[in-house]
Amino acid sequence: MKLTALAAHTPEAVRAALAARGWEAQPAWFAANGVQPLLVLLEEITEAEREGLVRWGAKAGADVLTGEGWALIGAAASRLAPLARPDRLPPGLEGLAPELGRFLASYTEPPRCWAIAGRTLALEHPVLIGVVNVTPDSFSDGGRFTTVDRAVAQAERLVADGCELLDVGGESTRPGAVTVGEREEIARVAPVIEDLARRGLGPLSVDTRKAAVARAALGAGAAVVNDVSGLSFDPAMAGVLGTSEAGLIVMHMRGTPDTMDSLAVYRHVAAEVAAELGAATARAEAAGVGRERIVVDPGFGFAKTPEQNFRLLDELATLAGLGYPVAVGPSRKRFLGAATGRPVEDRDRATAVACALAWERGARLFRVHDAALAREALRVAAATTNAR
Ligand code: PMM
Repeated sequence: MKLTALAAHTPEAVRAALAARGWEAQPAWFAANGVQPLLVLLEEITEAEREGLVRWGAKAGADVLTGEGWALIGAAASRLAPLARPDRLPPGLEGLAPELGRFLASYTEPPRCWAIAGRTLALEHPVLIGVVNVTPDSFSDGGRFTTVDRAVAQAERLVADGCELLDVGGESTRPGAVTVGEREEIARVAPVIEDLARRGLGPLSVDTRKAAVARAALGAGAAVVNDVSGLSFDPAMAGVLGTSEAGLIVMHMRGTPDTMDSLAVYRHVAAEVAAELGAATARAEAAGVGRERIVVDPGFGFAKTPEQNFRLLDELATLAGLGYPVAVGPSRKRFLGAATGRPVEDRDRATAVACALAWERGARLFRVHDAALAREALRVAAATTNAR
């Protein structure tokens, strides 16, 4: 007998082990997904459901850890599958099926592309989103690209370095930043978006929390609205998105840039961020934004301490469980400085590492200031997990 401890942290590793021993590609892939260990946390369950789950777990060979009102279930995906089938469920557990079904469907078929204003961005490889800030006070490149010409030069470099979307922002959202009036914000971003669109530099995204700015930017040629408030700042934002075909990045934050630091209080940061993002995406869908147009973002640095940012990065796969593509924006942020001791202008290497770790945990889009370094790190990460 010869024993090998298999590295099974991705289905790919299992698929490769089966393929090496003669399995056909398709059955190997299904089996590899089936044996993959999954953990789901069910909260707000009744006492009867909790007891039902413990009995089911004992029979099905699943680990069930519980407390009052919650159960954490650990099992291979194939063992969890019956819990999503109302006809196969033990009596009393029927109420769990819809949510489990939704999660398992997105686990087996994660979104492969993102629909933005009549075109799609493929997500099989890392997608770089380049930051074009036209704010005089953004924390990392503040003041350097305030004119249209400078924004164009920056955009050209980002595209040359591999960016597939350019995110134009006219309002700094750094901690403590003051709000910019919507007319001033439109005056900053609309001419830049128009100019970049005319030059064929794009597709373009507008980084704004305001409905009027989003409307003006979409009119000027933007294909995506990146709302760092997750549709919570301006009640009219969901309506603007609902009546357009634009893509939407729903980012997580709490409060506003001047209050967010005091709201960084979580018991379980990944679960709470996922729940709050889930509520925001439900609002977007209710307003008419199709799910194929939505991307979620944990909002690194927004209402999170450095420790919470790192916990969230480690548990990023929790957000992928919502079933939307995941974008991340760790670029040059304070938490990377906390780990490396580097000042803001020297955090691009740390950013590249954070992007690679996020890819491994399911992120597909990466909002960065320096695309060249991030692209290199992500090429190594993607070659590792996609290798066939
Ligand atoms: N971070 C900033 C601004 N916009 N948008 C998304 N989707 N995700 C982010 O993490 C994010 C963002 C703050 O950084 P900046 O001032 O350097 O642009």
